[in-house]
Amino acid sequence: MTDKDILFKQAADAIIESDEDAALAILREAEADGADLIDLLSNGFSAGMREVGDRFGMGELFLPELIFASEVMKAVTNEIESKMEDGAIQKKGVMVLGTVAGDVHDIGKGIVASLLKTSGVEVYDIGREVPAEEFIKKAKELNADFIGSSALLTTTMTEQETIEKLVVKEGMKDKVKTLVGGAPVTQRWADKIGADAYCEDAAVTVRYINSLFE
Ligand code: B12
Repeated sequence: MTDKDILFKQAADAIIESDEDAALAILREAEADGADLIDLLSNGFSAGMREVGDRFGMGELFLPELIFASEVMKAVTNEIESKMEDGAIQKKGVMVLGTVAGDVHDIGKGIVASLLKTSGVEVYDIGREVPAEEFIKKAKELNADFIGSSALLTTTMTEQETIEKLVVKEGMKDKVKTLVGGAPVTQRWADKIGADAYCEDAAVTVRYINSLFE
């Protein structure tokens, strides 16, 4: 195991154990050692969150444990975002980003927002449980280049289709690119509803946006 593997494992374990003190201590140490914090977030802490999700799915963990782990994950994400500088990177447009109506899952969206901000996208995070109309309203108001929607429930994914229909109805399809994400979302779903891109994680999202500027 390399030092990096050990660090990632410690980060994942801190989430699995919902140990906020340990998580923040790992973060501080990693920062002092000059580690890539986004890498640590995407491949260390997030791996822990995925593991928690799998155990919850198998009935090994219960909702309160899931909530505790989510709170530690959010604390870590906020802490990392506060450390990121909005350096002299190329500006890559404006994105309206939110979690769709009926859905409270916002950890993944938060990570996407953090990573995009550090790569030059101006992100307006409009929160969670956001109705489709609100995405459109905000995108118009900001003259946005991208609309990103997150859905974690099979029952709320349909809201992404509503966003897509509204984008077409409002004549915004040529102006704005739509990105969809979230655990149950697939490329097939994106194709079916006519979204411009499906991104399986935050790193892929950044790669997609970068590719538009090459
Ligand atoms: C944490 C969690 C919760 C937390 C949410 C806390 C929060 N503030 O987010 C709490 C405890 C509140 C919760 C509640 C519920 N949950 Co829940 N939850 C999860 C869990 C374990 C992890 C989700 C997560 O944060 N993953 C980690 C992040 C980093 O990954 P991610 O979200 O997938 O995001 C990445 C990518 O998808 C992508 N991405 C995400 N969004 C976007 C957006 C764009 C634009 C792009 C480009 C990319 C992108 O990039 C992200 C970063 O890399 C999942 C399990 C799972 N496998 O997903 C269940 C899960 C989603 N929950 C589930 C359920 C059933 C529920 C509840 C209904 C439980 C209940 N009985 O009350 C409620 C729903 C409440 C509601 N109305 O929304 C089910 C959904 C089943 C389904 N297919 O519909 C899952 C799959 C668990 C399971 N196996 O049963 N949950």
